[in-house]
Amino acid sequence: MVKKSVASRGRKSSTATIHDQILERGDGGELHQFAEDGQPILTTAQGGPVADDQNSLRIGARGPLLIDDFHFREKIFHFDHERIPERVVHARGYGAHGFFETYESLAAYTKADLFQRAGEKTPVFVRFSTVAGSKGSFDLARDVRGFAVKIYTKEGNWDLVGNNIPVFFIQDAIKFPDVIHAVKPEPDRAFPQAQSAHDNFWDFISLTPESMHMIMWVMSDRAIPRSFRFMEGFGVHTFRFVNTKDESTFVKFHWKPKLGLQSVAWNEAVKINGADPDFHRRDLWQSIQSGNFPEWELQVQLFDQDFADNFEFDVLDPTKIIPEEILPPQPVGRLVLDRMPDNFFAETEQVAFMTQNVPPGIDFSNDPLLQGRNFSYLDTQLKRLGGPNFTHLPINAPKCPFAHFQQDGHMAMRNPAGRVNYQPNSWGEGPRESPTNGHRPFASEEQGEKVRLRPESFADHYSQARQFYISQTPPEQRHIAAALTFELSKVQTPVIRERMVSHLMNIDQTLASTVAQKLGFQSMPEPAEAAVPTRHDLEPSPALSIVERGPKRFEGRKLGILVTDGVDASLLKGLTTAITKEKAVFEVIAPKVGGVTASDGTWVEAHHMIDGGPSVLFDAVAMLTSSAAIDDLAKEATARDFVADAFQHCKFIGYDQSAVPLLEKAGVAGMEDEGLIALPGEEGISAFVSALGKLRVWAREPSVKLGKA
Ligand code: HDE
Repeated sequence: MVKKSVASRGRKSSTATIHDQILERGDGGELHQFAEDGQPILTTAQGGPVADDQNSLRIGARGPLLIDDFHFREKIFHFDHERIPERVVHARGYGAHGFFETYESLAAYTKADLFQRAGEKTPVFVRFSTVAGSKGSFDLARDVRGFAVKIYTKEGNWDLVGNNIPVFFIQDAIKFPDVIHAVKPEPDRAFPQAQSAHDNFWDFISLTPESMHMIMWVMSDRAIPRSFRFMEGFGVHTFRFVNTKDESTFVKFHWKPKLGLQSVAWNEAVKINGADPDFHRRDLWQSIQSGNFPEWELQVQLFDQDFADNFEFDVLDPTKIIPEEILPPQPVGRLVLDRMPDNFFAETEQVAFMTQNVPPGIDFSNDPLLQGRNFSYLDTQLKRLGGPNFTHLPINAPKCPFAHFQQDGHMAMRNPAGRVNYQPNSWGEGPRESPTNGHRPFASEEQGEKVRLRPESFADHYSQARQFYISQTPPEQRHIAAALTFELSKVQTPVIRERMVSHLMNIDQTLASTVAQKLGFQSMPEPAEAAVPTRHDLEPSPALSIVERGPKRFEGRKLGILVTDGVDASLLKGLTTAITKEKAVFEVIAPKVGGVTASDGTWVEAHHMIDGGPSVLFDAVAMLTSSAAIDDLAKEATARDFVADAFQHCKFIGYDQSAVPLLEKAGVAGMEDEGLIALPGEEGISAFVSALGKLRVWAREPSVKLGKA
């Protein structure tokens, strides 16, 4: 019998369903598995054709169900087992495929194959995540973001499993379960979800001075990024490059977003979580699907043992950075994300990152956090993916040739034929180890007593926390104070609040007193005891500020345009053209679902109805309305919120004259500042669009008291 392919049966292969694929793989009988119209017949997982998928088997119309309904049994059985355990941390994540392109050969430093040839492209899969929340939590939690990169090199997978913050809460992996237990929902009440604003978290933190540097980052706007596309990534630990001469260079990895850094305001984050809990996912999905591929540059800080010995902090301490002004990172390649997974579960959920996956030429340092992680990630995959064969899943399998004698186990998909499954063997077959090509660890000399202790060189917990704080612009400093105030306001145990403020005293007195005042302290506590006094001589590092690292243009951002019937068609056209030219995008918001009729009678399609398109979803807004429609619009609370929120979130607001009554009703008229821009004609449009590159009018903030600190 001639087998016919599914496509040849009159259906487009691009729309092939999973059933098509299953049927295509089948070895026979396919002619029996299609209905007259060419649609595949529904089958059981065993391939048996199903006659009725609407009604389970029963005795009589109203009688009991029967256990010989094998189709029902199999269908429900499979459904019952659809979930795998979510990640114990980083449960909520979103991934995409892309490539890494090497700029120049790094052969002088590393023999890692992917860094040998300029222009070489290596496939990657990246998963971004929040840490504390469960899989179904919202995207804009105040939290660290995971930035995990799997690079499918020609010498095996390299997993650079980083975060968007370059330091960590703890110095030793043995404390990881404690910090995570503390931040997760409290075990008796099972709340709060995806939030650090509760007693257990701040209790642990206030008893753990080594976390103070990280706390400054987590209380900063870094923890509420506007998009995965606008955040940095960091390898955090010190790693090693090793070259063909077996020489080692220390390396710290940084991912720098091409479109600059950007975060949202806390008040905005809270509202985004209600308006669109999938805000970050949708953003990545939309930009990749529309061909605006996000891009990061990989930069490396390279240093030798001499630098490490002379640097003022221990390079093995993961609560410390090496400021970029002291050791400028060098660009070595770029990462581009250009394809969404076909199936979220198969790829994003099942991807298994492991810090211990490194190719020859990349090695570890003695950072105790990194070494603990190298131990942990294998266990977690076994638990989560249910067996040792998770590398058989396409997303985890290397894309280079591979050969080993590991065999059998649950769900083994790659089962070699033949007799040889060990070595050495006399059959002259099978893979052999290769001392020249294989991964050889850097032969560092190690000696000492077996001890449990924290090195003295890890003891300064406040100096870099202070350095981070003093490197921030005034609005960013205000946000840190506001975040600390908010978080500690949710702590019900006074002694925990006091303990935290006593740590802040070691970081910055003004910060400590601002927070203490808002928390209603009558007097300031003593500064926390410190093993090492805070250094006040560390220079500010502008590289630590998001505002300093912001974009120059509006490129990659989104303008929300609120329109009504009668909108000036040429003004709208002028604005949308200018925005598109800026490589930014726009969405139209209308009072009703569907759209509006413009002044020239043309129909303007709307992306959102005003209730579903609040201004928090946009980087800036414009109101293009008409005198005839504005009074009705101004009566709508959502329209007034649209304007008032945009204003209090310090966004740029463009408007035509007809929108003034709405500005008035929103309490914004008469508050003119550089961010409220009238849009008459082309001049107004171009002034507006070029101002948008600044993203926010931070000078407005003290007057709107965003965050109340
Ligand atoms: Fe992780 N971490 N981690 N972590 N981590 C996991 O592995 C762990 C740490 C990071 O998108 C788990 O597959 C320990 C630092 C990311 O799939 C688990 C310690 C950094 C992801 C685990 C750390 C990270 C994880 C949970 C203390 C930044 C998500 C599920 C020593 C450099 C990867 C999993 C993804 C995930 C353990 C600390 C980043 C349990 C023991 C520091 C981005 O293995």
